[in-house]
Amino acid sequence: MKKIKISFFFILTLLFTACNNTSVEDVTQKSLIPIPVSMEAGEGAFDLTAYTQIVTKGENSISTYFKNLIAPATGFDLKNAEGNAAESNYVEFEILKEKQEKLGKEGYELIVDEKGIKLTANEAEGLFRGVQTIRQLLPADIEKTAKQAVKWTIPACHIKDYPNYEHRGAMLDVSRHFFGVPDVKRFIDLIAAYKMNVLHLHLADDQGWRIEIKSWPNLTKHGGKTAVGGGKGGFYTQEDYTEIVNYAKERYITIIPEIDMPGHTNAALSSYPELNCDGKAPELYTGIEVGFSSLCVRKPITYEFIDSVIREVAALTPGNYIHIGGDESHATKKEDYIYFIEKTQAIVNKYGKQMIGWDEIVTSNLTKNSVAQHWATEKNAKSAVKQGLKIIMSPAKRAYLDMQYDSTSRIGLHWAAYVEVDSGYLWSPDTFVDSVPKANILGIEAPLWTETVENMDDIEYLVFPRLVGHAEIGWSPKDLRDWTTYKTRLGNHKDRFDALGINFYRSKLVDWK
Ligand code: TNX
Repeated sequence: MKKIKISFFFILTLLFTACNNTSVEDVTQKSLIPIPVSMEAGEGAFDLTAYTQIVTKGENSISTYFKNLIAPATGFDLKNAEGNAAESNYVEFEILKEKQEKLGKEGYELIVDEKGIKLTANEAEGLFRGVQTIRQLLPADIEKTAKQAVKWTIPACHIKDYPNYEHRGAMLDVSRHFFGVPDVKRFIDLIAAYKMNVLHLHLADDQGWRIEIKSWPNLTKHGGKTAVGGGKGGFYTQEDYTEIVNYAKERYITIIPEIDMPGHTNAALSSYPELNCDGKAPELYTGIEVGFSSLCVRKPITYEFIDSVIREVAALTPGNYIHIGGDESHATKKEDYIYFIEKTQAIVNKYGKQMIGWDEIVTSNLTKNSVAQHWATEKNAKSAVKQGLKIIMSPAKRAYLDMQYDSTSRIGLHWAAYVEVDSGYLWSPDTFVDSVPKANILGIEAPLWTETVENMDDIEYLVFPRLVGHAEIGWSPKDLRDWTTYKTRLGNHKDRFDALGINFYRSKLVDWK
């Protein structure tokens, strides 16, 4: 009897090891999000070890970023290869001398075999996006902050990848509730991991002014004091804002600052009586109503104010765009609104920037370089196309991160819809509004309004996992996007979310592995 038992276990062990050897996960099972344009499995796998050498070709600092990224979990301090060349056990980052047109600014090619990893791109930005793919090819433990006893194996593969849309972003409303620099940095890191390239900051609204303007200091001194519900508010000094801009830049993310005007301006109106038509400053506001405030459109001082604000914000912002809001100006007369938007557009252009505004701005006469952000009114999106403008797609019914998942969600609003994870994923920017073709679409943005959002845990609960789907909509070609395969891949990201400490919503539609 004993003999039989031993041989039985022996066979079991043999079987187990055999299975284990043949089941080195191939790249197509790796649950990459966003799904790459093309990927093929190769033979075998590569093991990243303490002796892996770094090779850098062409001017770029991505190797340093990569070394720092993997250091905490692996405990490795990777060295550069002697003479910048290695026969085996290498990770190579190369900027192509001969550009590959298909890859554009952000695309990359990744080849992994038993000898090493080769990542190539036209620009450092492409290498950065490629590193996000390498991250997902490594075991999820790579995201942990303490050293893990794990074999860092990557399946052999050949990936060629580039984005479908040039603008792939998220918006954070720091006005309704204020979030400090560390929170914004974490937000940036999380969106960068899914290859987003824009962070739009909603910096001023009725409930709080959040960016220091040196020539109008009361905006933050007084107008920054409050938040929804009467909380303490806060603001970014110009140094804080620059720190955010630079942190984002290192992750190839462009900051788009928004100063919402002429409505959504109670914080400014309360800070400077002269901006009001009656010369009287209203009280600060901590409720969540919209559409009651307006700058005094026909007063010259209003444009002195806007000129100063745009001048200072533009000087601090390296990106091309300044967002001027323009939504829900129900307290502004229609003809005043049109007059206001056209004057403000000229100021934005004067400081060398392109204007973005919510879709209502198309009721004015816009220059071709202005961009409309579609959130609600299809007629406005169509009229933007007629004016030859580019559009950012943020339809509230699908892309608003502040919408509740369902009626039981602990925070969020539902005026546009309940947006479960499938609904947030199952749409396409180029077919969502008919007669708004792809040629007019700059990309996609997922806004998080923060009336009900008070801390980082709240942010993560509403943002994850929906933003991951928006990232795939923005990056991956339409014919590769599919809910059934997506939800399986998403379920497999649970370990990564956990390793990153993300407080994500456990949607019942997803099988969280
Ligand atoms: C509408 S979307 C707004 C915001 C609110 C949001 C809440 C848009 C351009 N305006 O002021 O925060 O709804 O979901």
